[in-house]
Amino acid sequence: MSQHQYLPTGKLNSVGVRQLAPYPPSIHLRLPCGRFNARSLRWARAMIFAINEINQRIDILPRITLGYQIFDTCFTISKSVEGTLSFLTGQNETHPNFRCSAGAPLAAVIGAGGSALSIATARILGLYYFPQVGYASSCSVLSDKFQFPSFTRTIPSDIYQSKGIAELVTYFGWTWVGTIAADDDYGKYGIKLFKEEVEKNGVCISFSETLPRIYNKEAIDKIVGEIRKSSANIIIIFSSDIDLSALMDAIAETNITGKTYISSEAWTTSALIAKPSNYKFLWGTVGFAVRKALIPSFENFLHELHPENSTDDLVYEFWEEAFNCTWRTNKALCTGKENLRSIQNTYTDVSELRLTYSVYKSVYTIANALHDLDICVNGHGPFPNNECADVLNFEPWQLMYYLKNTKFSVFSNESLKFDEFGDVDGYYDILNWQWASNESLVFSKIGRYTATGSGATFELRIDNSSIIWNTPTGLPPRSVCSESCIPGTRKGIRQGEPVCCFDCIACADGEITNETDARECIACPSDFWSNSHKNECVLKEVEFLATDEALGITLVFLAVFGASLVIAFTVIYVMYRETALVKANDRSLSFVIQISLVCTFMTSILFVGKPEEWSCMARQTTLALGFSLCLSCILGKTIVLMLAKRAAKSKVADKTKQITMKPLYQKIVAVIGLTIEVGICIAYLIIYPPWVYKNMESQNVKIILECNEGSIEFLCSMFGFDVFLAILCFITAFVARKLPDNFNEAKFITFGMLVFFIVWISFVPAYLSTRGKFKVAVEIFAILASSFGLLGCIFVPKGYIILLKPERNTEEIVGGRQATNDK
Ligand code: TCR
Repeated sequence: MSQHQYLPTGKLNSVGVRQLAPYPPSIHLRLPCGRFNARSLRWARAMIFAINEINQRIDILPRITLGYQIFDTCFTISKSVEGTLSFLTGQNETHPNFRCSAGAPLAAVIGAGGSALSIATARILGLYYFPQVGYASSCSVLSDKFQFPSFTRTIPSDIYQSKGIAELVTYFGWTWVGTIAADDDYGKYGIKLFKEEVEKNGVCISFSETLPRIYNKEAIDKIVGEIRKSSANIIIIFSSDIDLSALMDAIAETNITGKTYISSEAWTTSALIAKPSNYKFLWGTVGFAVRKALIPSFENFLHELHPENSTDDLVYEFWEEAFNCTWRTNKALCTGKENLRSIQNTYTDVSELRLTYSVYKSVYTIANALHDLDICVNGHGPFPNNECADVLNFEPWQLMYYLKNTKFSVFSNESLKFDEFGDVDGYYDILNWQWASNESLVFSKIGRYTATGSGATFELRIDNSSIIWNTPTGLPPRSVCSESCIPGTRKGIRQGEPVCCFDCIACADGEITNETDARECIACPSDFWSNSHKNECVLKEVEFLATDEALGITLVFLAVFGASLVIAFTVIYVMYRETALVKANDRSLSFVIQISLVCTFMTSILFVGKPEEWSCMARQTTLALGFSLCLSCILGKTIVLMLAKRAAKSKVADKTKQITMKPLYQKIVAVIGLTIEVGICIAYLIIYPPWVYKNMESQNVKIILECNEGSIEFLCSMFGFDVFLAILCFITAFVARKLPDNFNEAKFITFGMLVFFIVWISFVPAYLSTRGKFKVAVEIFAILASSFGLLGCIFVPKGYIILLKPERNTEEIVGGRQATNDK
């Protein structure tokens, strides 16, 4: 049973002595109301206690005695409306015509209990602008002064509580929660506001259930099944204890464990829920509770309740309930000698006076408003013409004016005033249900939540160490749909599921995330690449053919070896410079060829090592120049050989007709060849030179430091000219290959040219199919191979004869019929 309380003022007699209200204090109870609710009786007693206290005080309303009338709403809207109407009429009739029939001015209404009831009554009372002070109706809609103009309350609006619970959920990082709401304004609006708040913070609701208003086993079982099925470990319940108890009983019968419940203010300290059979799954619950207070001598007042000094049936009913006896039958008869002090029950328990305190404050609010109205000095009043209201005969709106503006402090530590919506500031204790001993739980304060301005400014304070969690580890429970994604992975949505349920997808190569739960991977800057964990961008490795690695060293060694070999031949040539073989077919051209070969061997070294601006510019051009020098000299030689061949063929003995070529012309051929190539090179270097290029496209992990060749056209024409020379050499040498001399130079040159072609033709596909530093290595190989080829074909056979077969190195044998033009 719950109480619905009303407070009319008493009457002042002519000599200013207090006199009791015209109607005897009574508690109305017409229809049987279901189960007796001891908690509500305590609230009713708190109201009586506060009224008595005020009546005795001389500082508040000294000449006025307050009276009261209490109606039982039985937690039903119909009963509360009925009570309101009979109160307004002043009789037990339900015709609202109170101004005519009331004996004493009615001051205000305290209540009703639940929001649904207050909303119903506030609609009627609002019509008359009749002051109403709620002590438990916390639903946010009651702040709407358009709908409920005369409603104020001493319990904070649920706007604060919902926001507070949302903050709590966010604070502990729970992103996957279930909600259960009572099927009334309190539950529905509370959960609605909670969801709105929490969704802003990216929390998802696993399930959302509504408690049946009337007991319904299927509906309860469905909710239990939902709790069991869900992976959410945090369940927020917005309900009054009365509506919730059926569900808790059902859960107690199952073995659902591992869930932590977050309780709304209405059941946080309720003995109906916190009973031993529920302890095993409810310990660890965290809940909000309104401000608590110690009300001095209230306990004694509670104990004074006795059937003997009360005419009310309710007290008899309470007595039967409390002492488990009966007044009617002979069995276990109540004697009236039972002592309330000897028992511990919800009614006598004064350890958690929270709503009780709210009731107490409501009475004081009205008393203070009346007091302010009473002490108004005529001529300085707030009403038109600075008039005051008469405490014995005032209009509801006049008291409403004072009620809205009242400001006082209770127990000197809490000051109470209403904001423009008739609400007080949000203040909540956060309680944790902890085991005290094997059979009892205590509500231990672990923090608080304060808020003002609809939650615009708020503060959540939690002492983590004082919480005892209902988890095996004792650590705060986790409640997430998917575990968070570690750095290196990102959230991947699952089609058709809430955003909190996701898969973690590893970032692609070259992309990273460095925070948990990233939505997207970020690409590394161009010089960087992702590490193996994909959580950091690391500088890309720079790749080039270095001088200190095996391949580089080998190539350099080969180049140097080749060059020294050439120099060795030069030395031999110098030493044997007067022999026929050396002198044959222009000695100086041979030296130039040797120099050019040294040059090509050495350019390959330019390809090794970190590419620099200068080495990029130098490498291809020196190579092209080296080859062109070499090839144009060879051409000089082969042209002579070819002409000699022609001469031999024509069999013309006549010396004058013999087509010969002066050594000067040979050199001119060489010079022309070289000059053209130099021209191309200079144009190349001036117009569109190569540069150092960081190649990031061909390989992701590495930057390949390479030379960009600049103008491909120039490059091609540069080497194209070399190829042209080589082809000329080959053709001329080929024509002269059968020249019947002892040492068939033309044949060897033909071979040399073939080797040269083979090397460079095979170079092209090899070059195109390799990457990075090996590309350069392939080119060096080709250079070395072709140089060795030329060296091997042109100089080795000659060296062989010079050193090992000196008998063949004579004028006759070497010369044959060939023109030897050396001086
Ligand atoms: N506001 C609830 C009713 C309620 C209640 C309670 C009922 C509150 N606290 C404690 C029983 C016990 C808070 C409402 O409906 O607004």
